Amino acid sequence: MERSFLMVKPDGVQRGFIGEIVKRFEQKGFQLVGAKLIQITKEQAELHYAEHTGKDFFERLVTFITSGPAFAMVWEGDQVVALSRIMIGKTNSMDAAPGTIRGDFAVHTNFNLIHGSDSLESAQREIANFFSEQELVSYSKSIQTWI
Ligand code: RTP
Ligand code: MG
Repeated sequence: MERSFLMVKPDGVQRGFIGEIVKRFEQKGFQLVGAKLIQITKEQAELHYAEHTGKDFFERLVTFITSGPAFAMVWEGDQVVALSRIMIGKTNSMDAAPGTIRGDFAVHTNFNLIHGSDSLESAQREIANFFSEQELVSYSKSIQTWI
């Protein structure tokens, strides 16, 4: 089953959006297999955003993502990588459609609330950067048992 690394960024944590964001992925039908509130280190941030090394916004991005707690998550489900990017919306807040997380709640590209892996390869690398195997839980939902 496909997995993606999703993270409520420091602005999203400070603005109180953890619950709203978790709710959206739960309601879509994806399954949470790992989650924790973390203080990202400079080393983790530089690895996470390695593809942007050297760009003019790189230092600002690392400073922002390490500026306060972030809520790191691993979600599992069919096509979760591509579908979660659609649910997140475009990077630039001006282009993010209403109904997406960024389209509904973000007004600035630098403070766009949430990160989502952009490919299966990125997801594997990003999950390994933030989670150990022991922190990820595989389980089957047996909804019938509980309702
Ligand atoms: P993310 O990795 O954070 O989920 O965002 P993304 O895939 O939508 O966008 P990406 O291209 O990976 O850029 C990472 C973050 O860098 C900031 N950014 N600033 N031209 C700029 O000033 C610029 N371009 C990107 C954004 O905050 C973006 O989320
Ligand atoms: Mg990206």
